[in-house]
Amino acid sequence: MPVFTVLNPATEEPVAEVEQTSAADADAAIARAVAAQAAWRKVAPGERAALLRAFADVVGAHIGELAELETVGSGHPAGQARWEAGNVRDVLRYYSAAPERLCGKQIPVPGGLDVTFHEPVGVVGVIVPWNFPMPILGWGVAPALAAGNPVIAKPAERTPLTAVRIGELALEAGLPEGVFQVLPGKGSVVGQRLIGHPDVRKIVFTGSSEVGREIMAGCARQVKRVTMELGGKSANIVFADADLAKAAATAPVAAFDNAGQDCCARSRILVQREVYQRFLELLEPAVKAVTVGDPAREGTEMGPLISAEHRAKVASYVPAGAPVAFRGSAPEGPGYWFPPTVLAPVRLDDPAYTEEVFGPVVAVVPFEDEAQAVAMANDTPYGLSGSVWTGDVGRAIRVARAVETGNLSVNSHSSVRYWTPFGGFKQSGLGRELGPDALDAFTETKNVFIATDE
Ligand code: TAP
Repeated sequence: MPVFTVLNPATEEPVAEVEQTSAADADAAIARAVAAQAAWRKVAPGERAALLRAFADVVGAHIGELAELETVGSGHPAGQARWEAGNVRDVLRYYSAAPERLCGKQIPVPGGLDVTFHEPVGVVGVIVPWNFPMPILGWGVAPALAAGNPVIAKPAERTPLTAVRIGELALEAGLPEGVFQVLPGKGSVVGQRLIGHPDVRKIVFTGSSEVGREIMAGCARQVKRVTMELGGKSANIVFADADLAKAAATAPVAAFDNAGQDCCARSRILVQREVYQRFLELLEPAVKAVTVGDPAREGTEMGPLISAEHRAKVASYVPAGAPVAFRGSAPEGPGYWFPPTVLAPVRLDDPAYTEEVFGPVVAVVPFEDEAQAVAMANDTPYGLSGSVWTGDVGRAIRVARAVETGNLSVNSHSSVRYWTPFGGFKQSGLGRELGPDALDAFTETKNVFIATDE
């Protein structure tokens, strides 16, 4: 059986060898999920809720261990990795409240009673990227299980360690065999099997827009349900009347969190021309203050990129002669390091401005007025996230409504909250995860009419 060697991105040293799931093994896992399905959907709502709470508790008892695995296997700073493991616990706990609340409707009709049921959709495949291996796994898995579906998760080939461990913890918590399985391996093998197998009824995919389009096309052959969470190129719009000091102080975390390997990265900063220079002056010390280094050390804010290949891709957006305004620091020696990098002024056709870099590179460009800011923010195939900084509440609301994006923060760079909906406009995705309505994506509405006529 082929194995994948997980490397520590901060040291380039091997961390673990993980057996790759073959297509035949994926088929066997799908058969186990199908076998588990009938019993899982019959588990009483209160019992299913209790099992999810037990799963959350077991994850909660292993936050430290999971975080350490993510730090060595994915290079995430220790504090961030603990937050990510805690997010899995919290999402499981949030959706553990769902089974008893999965209510249908009673609709008035003549001659009988009309009721709707939210039936489980069937076996769900969750395909996860390498940038946030734990949270993105939890966002798909928790509501799918709560709705009564067996789930098969495929972590990214490079970052399987925490997902595999969370799969073990599910069994420890008492989830029945076959209800939640984790299949490490390649997208081209395991991912494709989940997409092509008729017994998998729904795919939740998070990853690049390019692969997402291919997966949608594959799912279309069986009219398979899909939720797509794809790329982003979000704008951070700073108006002249904003609290400039706060906007500049917080811009680095919005662009460089997870070393910029974040679909929500505000990687384009649009600044009103009259405060453009002042904003750059305030941004420079904030960027230079970002602590880049050993992710295992407490207090580190930014770790390495995921791999040598990815670092080469990120570096290609900053070629010799690129308009680098200033940069933060990065360690020398082994590890896939790349310093926080600010490009300004940038041509509007520069790939660093138009494409998702997925690294710590941000472009700062000026705009004249509100209409131009909105037009520039929307001039992208993506629409996932963004921020607006202004002291004018009317403008904040106008711009927040006008920017074509699924998640927007005013005078903040709020991250994703598990109890509010999350997803993209345009080519950033299809459907919504998280929040109170997430179970809709994992159920089919069934309408039943019962005649009462004599
Ligand atoms: P991708 O290369 O698209 O891979 C994502 C997942 O899909 C991996 O598990 C991958 O497996 C699998 N995969 C790749 N090709 C496949 C195929 N042909 N069939 C089935 N599965 C396949 O993305 P990535 O580089 O890991 O992640 C970065 C991207 O994800 C960025 O564009 C980022 O914006 C996006 N992202 C979006 C969000 C949201 S919520 N919108 C959140 C995080 C990330 P392998 O391991 O074999 O590659």
